[in-house]
Amino acid sequence: MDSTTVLVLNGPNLNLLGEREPEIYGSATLADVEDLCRDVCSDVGLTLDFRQSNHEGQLIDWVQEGRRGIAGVIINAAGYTHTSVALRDALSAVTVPRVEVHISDIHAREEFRHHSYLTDVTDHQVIGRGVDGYVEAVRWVADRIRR
Ligand code: CA2
Repeated sequence: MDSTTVLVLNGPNLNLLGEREPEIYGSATLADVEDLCRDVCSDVGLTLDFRQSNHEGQLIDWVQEGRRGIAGVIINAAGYTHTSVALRDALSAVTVPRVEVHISDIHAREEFRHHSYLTDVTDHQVIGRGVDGYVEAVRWVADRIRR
């Protein structure tokens, strides 16, 4: 990873995107999301590093890996959004622009999804825009580093 890298992290169960609940998440797969992100990265001159894990510790290790020297970290922490103080602590040590993404509008869903541990340790949030939210997040990082 270097100063052109955008690290996009995806949390638990997002590997199953497109397999069920299309009414909530749409029909795109995570591979489709990666392709979308790669296209926008090439548009804006950034390099994509796109990862998914079902394991909290793995996501924390990756956040730490990206904490300095890259263009930005974009994270859809999925279920860990609503539970993980540890992931929050990892993000609070990141010195590059951080974006929280959610495909669905977490505020319009069950009460337990309304609270995010990550919102106040990220610099920007893109919530409820479907998978296009990832594209928006990459563009936000690109704009941010060009200022
Ligand atoms: O809306 C989002 O992006 C979420 O981060 C998705 C998480 C959910 O726990 C958050 O509250 C909101 C769920 C990710 C798993 O998504 C699946 C999609 C289709 C099939 C299986 C899992």
